[in-house]
Amino acid sequence: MSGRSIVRPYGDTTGDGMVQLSFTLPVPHDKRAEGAALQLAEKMGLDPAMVVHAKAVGPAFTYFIVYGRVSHLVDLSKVEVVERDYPLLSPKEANLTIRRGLRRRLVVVGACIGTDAHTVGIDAILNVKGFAGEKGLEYYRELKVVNLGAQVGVPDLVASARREHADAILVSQVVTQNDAHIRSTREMAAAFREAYDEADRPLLVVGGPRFHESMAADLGVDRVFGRGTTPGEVASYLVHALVDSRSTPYRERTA
Ligand code: B12
Repeated sequence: MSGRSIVRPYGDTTGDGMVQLSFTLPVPHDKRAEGAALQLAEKMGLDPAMVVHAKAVGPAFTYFIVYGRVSHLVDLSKVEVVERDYPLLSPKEANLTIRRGLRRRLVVVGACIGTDAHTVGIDAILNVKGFAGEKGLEYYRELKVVNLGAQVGVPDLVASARREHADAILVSQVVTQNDAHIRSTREMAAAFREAYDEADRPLLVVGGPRFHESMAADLGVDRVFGRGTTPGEVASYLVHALVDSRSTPYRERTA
């Protein structure tokens, strides 16, 4: 497989082009609804297409899973990704770099802003128990973590950042209905730019499952983290972005 630049989806046999997708249509579940699902799948380029699952969602909606063949090719040489541009540090390495570089604890203020009450994601990053086998930022001795919790208004977040002398703001946005995550993040970024001189502004970091790392400039933040982010990645980024670059990196000192 390695070295191959053009690939196709794999279902039953290599390269057969089979894919599966799910969607909901605003029609009651009956034969006509299944025909409508097939029509949509065919218009999307699935040929042949099969409805493999259909279930009523209340009286007026139907949820479908459709399985079918696409003829499209994927050119791996044209895939663009945002590569991690900082080294991954262990908690010990991060603590040591902060202590040597800042000579004080690095202050992180986290919150789930707007109407969003989904705190599991930000807690996964901040709480000591962590995520995916990694300890959260509270575990790091040289990080002071202030977790404001859910549904925090932007003015309150700015006030807390000032009170705590925050080095970094970590915001979570999970609900994406009507682009709430985009609007809230832009509002937050604008409020911090309004409240601070650019040189004093805390680092602005946003995360959530429907963000893509490439969205940072568009959202007005310094960094975006998507689904599956681990606390170690975030701690390593904070050290990279905030600790004085004149301090000797841990790896050089211990080499
Ligand atoms: C648990 C849950 C809830 C719980 C939340 C409890 C809590 N304290 O958080 C409760 C029951 C309260 C809830 C309520 C609602 N929910 Co809900 N909920 C979920 C569910 C099932 C799981 C979310 C979760 O915990 N994921 C696990 C965490 C670990 O993953 P994560 O959030 O992606 O976080 C990771 C990364 O994204 C990243 N990350 C996240 N934030 C940050 C921040 C920073 C700074 C960084 C660096 C990284 C980072 O790191 C994390 C670890 O890798 C999802 C569906 C799903 N399977 O995802 C729906 C879902 C998010 N909910 C949804 C909805 C609609 C609602 C309600 C509106 C339902 C209703 N009608 O009342 C309400 C809204 C409440 C509100 N005001 O926000 C929808 C959102 C749809 C959309 N497009 O916006 C989803 C997708 C379900 C669905 N398919 O419809 N929900």
